[in-house]
Amino acid sequence: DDISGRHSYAKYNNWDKIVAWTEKMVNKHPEMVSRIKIGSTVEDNPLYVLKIGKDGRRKAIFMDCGIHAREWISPAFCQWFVYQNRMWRKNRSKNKNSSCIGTDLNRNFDVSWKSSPSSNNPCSDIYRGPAPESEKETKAVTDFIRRHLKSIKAYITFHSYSQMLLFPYGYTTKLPCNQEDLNKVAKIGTDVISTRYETHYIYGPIASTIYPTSGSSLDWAYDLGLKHTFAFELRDRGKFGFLLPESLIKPTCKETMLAVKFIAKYILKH
Ligand code: ING
Ligand code: ZN
Repeated sequence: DDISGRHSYAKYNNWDKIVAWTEKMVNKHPEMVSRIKIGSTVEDNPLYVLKIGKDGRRKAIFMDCGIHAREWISPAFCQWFVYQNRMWRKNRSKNKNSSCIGTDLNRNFDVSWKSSPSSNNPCSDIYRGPAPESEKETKAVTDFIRRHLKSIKAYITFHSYSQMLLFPYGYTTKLPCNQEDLNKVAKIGTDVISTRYETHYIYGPIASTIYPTSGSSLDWAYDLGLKHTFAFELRDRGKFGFLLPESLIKPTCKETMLAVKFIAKYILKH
């Protein structure tokens, strides 16, 4: 065990580190996490319950980790579990007739909105919402873009993760009319990305490169008339996934910058 180092989800943390970590989680997310001392051990260490979830929710699941001292993977899992608090995807809107929260804003745009494979189940992570542009966040973006349509030459949206550079369409396997152009820009864009740290990106239309989608901002913007629309799936390819460590922020930004600059220059010229 690394006594001097930091708390890590990929390590077996000692007692002091776990206690410090519980405190950190409470301070970071006071609306979601609270710590209750329920007693102490025979050696007089505190026994804590970490309560996860918004106040006022009545149904709970009690979990214990490490009731047997030598089973170290057990507390490691519970720390991991608590951390997954940050894996939320959707917005935070309340849904009628469901206790599940949120709409996937990237399925809420007014483009082939109702077609599968986005979901009409409010509990799904890709719930499309009750109607196109039902969400105020979607509406704010579409209103802004419509109002500035004349001056906006391109739309670029950033997601993670997978290391891909994508262009329309997601809602059909049909190719956009300027697909040769988009394909060329995407190819050079991914080449440019790799020049800095040899990060490997793939590129292509959404539907055939990542997965079919409907109601996405990218397809919506394209069909509105913006002919250069791209989506980045930034680092990594799954090693850390959504939990990309802070040490990788800088290199990710530096290489992405190169591609965005290239796209910008290309569009201004054409
Ligand atoms: N990926 C995007 C998603 O909404 C995407 C992929 C991009 C789909 C652009 C459609 C248009 O599923 C992530 N990681 O969210
Ligand atoms: Zn995303």
